[in-house]
Amino acid sequence: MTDRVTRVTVLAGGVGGAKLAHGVSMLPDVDLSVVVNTGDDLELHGLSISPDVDTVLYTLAGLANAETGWGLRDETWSAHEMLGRYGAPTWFRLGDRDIATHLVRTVRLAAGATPTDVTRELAASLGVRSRILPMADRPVRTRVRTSDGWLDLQTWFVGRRHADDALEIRFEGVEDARPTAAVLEAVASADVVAFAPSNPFISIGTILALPGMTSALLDTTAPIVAVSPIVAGAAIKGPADRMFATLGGEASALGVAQHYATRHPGLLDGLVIDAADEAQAPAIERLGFVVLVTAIVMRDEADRRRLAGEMLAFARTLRPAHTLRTAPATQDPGTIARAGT
Ligand code: FO1
Repeated sequence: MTDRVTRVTVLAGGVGGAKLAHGVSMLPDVDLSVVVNTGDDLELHGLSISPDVDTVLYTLAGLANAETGWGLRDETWSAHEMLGRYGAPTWFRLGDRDIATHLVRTVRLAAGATPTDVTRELAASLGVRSRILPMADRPVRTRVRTSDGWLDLQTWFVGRRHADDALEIRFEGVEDARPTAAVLEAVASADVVAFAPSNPFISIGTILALPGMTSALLDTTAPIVAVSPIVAGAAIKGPADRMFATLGGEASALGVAQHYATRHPGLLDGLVIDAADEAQAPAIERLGFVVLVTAIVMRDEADRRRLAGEMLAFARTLRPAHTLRTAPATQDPGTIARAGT
């Protein structure tokens, strides 16, 4: 990377992904593309709803609800209350301003626009300069097998507060979907690729399940780094920790490294873990990853920007661009990089 703009492509799911993307968007001389999971999408009240895309959109627009991380701030719930009076479903709460997004998306899709087109239009309307890229323009629907059978993602995640053990995950329609041309371009032209601290099973994993996505990542000369979604054995948000227990692996920073090393071999060059997990760094290095140890819980916008900056600086020390990724990650793990030292 010369002193020109650094092109950063972030793979993201919901709230954690949006926060890291927001941090990157605040950095100077960075051109950001966010590849967003669409497996959580649903149809409700006849509306096409794309929760992870909207969470990234609202966060980058500075309009997100800070408490929940999803939906819009200063939201009102009149439509929601009226839906309840009619006996319509209210388990998935839609605020009045949020509904406007779903109405516009539904009308544009019905007119033949792609999710990529619609997202670009919504982002432009909200003054978002970064590229927000749905991972695919064909529908993919994540399903979770529980002791009560197969459930749609949102039914499990929101309807049942992800209380059921996830026994198996399926990405319905993924075999017929492909990364969009915009996603492939964002990966091929990236100076840095980052996996946000999103759920490795149902957010990052969904994106990586797209036919052609892994080979696109293996072909890019950009270093690929991931931020751990697990700190001190617990998910920063959501069910990722429990999913390791039921789907295989260990809910720890090392477990995240083992997950990527075994299920997505050769992709990651570096892993960013929290200071609380520093003791696991040598074992993670032995898997072939370079490790950055820093504070990775993003409590406010300053944290988001700091972590994003540290992650980019760390990525710049990895895998010179000319080394094609087809060779297994053989780089010398070297010492543990520590932010700020
Ligand atoms: N999450 C909840 O826990 N409860 C909700 O009622 C809810 C509504 C909702 C509406 C729009 C939207 O974009 C997201 C919403 N979410 C809600 C969050 C969403 O279920 C998750 O953030 C993602 O699917 C996880 O990646």
